[in-house]
Amino acid sequence: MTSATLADTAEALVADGKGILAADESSPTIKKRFDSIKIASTEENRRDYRDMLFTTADVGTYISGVILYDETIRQKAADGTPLVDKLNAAGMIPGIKVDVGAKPLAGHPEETVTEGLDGLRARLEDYAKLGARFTKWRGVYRIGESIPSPACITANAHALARYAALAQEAGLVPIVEPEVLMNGDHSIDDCEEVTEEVLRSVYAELSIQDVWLEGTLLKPNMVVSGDTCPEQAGVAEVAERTVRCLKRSVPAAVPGIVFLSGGQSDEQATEHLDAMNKLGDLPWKLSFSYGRALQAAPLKAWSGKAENLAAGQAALLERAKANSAAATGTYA
Ligand code: 5MM
Repeated sequence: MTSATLADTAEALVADGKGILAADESSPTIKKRFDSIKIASTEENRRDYRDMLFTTADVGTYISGVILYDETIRQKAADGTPLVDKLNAAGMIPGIKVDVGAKPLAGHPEETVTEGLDGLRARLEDYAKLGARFTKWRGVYRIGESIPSPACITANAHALARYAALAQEAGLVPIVEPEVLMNGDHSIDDCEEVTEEVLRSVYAELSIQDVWLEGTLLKPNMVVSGDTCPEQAGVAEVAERTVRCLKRSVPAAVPGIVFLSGGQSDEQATEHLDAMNKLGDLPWKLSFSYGRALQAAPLKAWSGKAENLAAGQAALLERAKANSAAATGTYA
């Protein structure tokens, strides 16, 4: 595996007008999603739901790659075809979430550190054999009274960098995801300040661990007001502050930044991305790696019923097209 392969994969994931579908919900998270449509989170329902998403006609025109969960990368559809083969047939690159979740950070009761480094080298080899070409690891940071602490910021940055180095060694592009949560009544000023500090720490650690930036992607939060903050910033302010923050902290060698949606509405996530791309003069591609903002509509339209398959797929295609336009700043 050469660095050219890593760069080719990273660039393909942020090809013009394309972004990523995050479908890597762990078992507890997919259960929550299925609870909202009142269906049981069985292995069969999870398989059929993901099969519905991945076989949407033309979705590969707008979606470059899909992040999978461990169960899904090993799963076969009801017709016996591995779901990974279905993704490849539709022109979408299979990826895999490789962290094992955010766990309590010792001595810091309100904070977490993401785990999964033990045995990661062997798991990465296994995932590469199963067809993955890129990976994802998410660190989580909460804004509150005196948090995130230096302990949380440095522990998560270190883990993200160790993960990224191991992924590149295995020939898999690491998507580095430091998520500053939007939950809380903090202002957009606080979000901008914390996001910049977090990103600076992540790039300092990536440099220490000799991660080759051209073969990586960043998956950050946007700079937004806390979800219960009485004063909510508008689209133009979110776009300007997010781009300013990223320009201050993300090296130009990074080929692409693919945002998470983080609890924004579908429409907000699209409008914010579009407004950023309309600003122009950016050193990296700006696109999406949305979970909820791509899946909320198809999940509801499908609602676990085979007869709603076409409605679910139409809903996914609509969101994928809108975000594809936003990724080139041409969303109307
Ligand atoms: C799809 O959600 C992912 C899985 O989360 P859990 O490990 O907690 O089940 C999540 O990592 C996701 O990839 C990102 O946070 C982006 O998703 P959103 O919904 O924020 O766009």
